[in-house]
Amino acid sequence: MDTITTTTLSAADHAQVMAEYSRAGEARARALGNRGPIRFGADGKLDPAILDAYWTNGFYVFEGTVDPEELAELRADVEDVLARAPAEPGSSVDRNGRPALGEGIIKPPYRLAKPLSDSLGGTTKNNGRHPVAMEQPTLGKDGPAWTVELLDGNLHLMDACLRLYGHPGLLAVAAAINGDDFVPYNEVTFVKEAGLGPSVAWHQDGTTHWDAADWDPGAHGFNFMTQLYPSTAGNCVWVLPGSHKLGKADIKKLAAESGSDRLDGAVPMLSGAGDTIITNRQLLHGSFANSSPDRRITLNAGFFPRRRVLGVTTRRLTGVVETYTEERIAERSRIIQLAIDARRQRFPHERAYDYRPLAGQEDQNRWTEAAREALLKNYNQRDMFI
Ligand SMILES: O=C(O)CCC(=O)C(=O)O
Repeated sequence: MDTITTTTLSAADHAQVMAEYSRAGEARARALGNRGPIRFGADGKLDPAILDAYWTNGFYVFEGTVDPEELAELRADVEDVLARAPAEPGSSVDRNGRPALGEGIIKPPYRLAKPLSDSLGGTTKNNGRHPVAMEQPTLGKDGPAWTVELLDGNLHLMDACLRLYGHPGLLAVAAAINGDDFVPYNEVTFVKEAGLGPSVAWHQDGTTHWDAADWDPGAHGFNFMTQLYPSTAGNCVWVLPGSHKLGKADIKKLAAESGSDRLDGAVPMLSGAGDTIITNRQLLHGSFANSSPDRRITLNAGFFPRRRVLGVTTRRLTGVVETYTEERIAERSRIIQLAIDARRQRFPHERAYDYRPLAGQEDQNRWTEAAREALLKNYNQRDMFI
């Protein structure tokens, strides 16, 4: 068998099937031993046991990175942006007839989708990296026509996200994984509303370095995924642990062997609200239609090793070909320093992170209203991708 058959399940039946699939997956996830708070040794370095667990499994759940006060600010900002989403794709007004958010923003901040749908699986979109279609449960007839599935450009849309981006513990983790001179990727929000959230078909994120002579398990960097609500088996991203070390996965074969999109051996990345999951971008991952009663909102912020970006020419998922120069990287990296300063102003008791590549340039990258306009607005035009 080289294909799988997708059936037409009701949302309730899908939730039932997922619950059965989840039992074993949850047990496997709990047994991996890859969760706990961010911990540093007496030498100031990230606990080697954390690094070990990350490199073994391809992900690690950092518990309690965001305290309740910051979590409330993040949730409020996301809520505000969601309330101002266009009522349907291409609309200039929100559900209440007010102008939708987007004035002066070049890259569309919202992506909408049909509830419980899969717009990528089994298509050639995104360089064909999602070869298998996911189950698309049918929605009850009273469901909405559209749901927001993604926000793009978190840092200029939401001040609380800018402050989170400057989190000293998370930035120290980025340095421990990618080196002190780590560089930014992008920042997006995955929105999986209860009973509506679309799936993201199984894929691996990197597209550039798979065949490189010096390829390694960290070649395409990682994503931080900060959870604003609990990340449950029914709504979360599932992964195949260890797959980041094995090169390109044959996703069609795995699905055929499993007999469905519910891959054998996969585990849910479970976490509480306020936790941050670090996920290797080469790890095979995907999320199912959210037929569960629980909402998931995930703030993604990705980072790369500099040597995997500098001077690299690559094709983005949009098909655009780009080369990442020293200037491009330096300009985009200023947002890290801006975020560190925004965080320092909001949480002055914390020890601010020292971002080595911009040491000595703190004064040129202070967080002010002028910097919002001059540096931050449309910063995501300079996002990089490998
Ligand atoms: O959050 C999700 O559902 C999907 C995330 C994902 O695929 C990614 O970050 O590459």
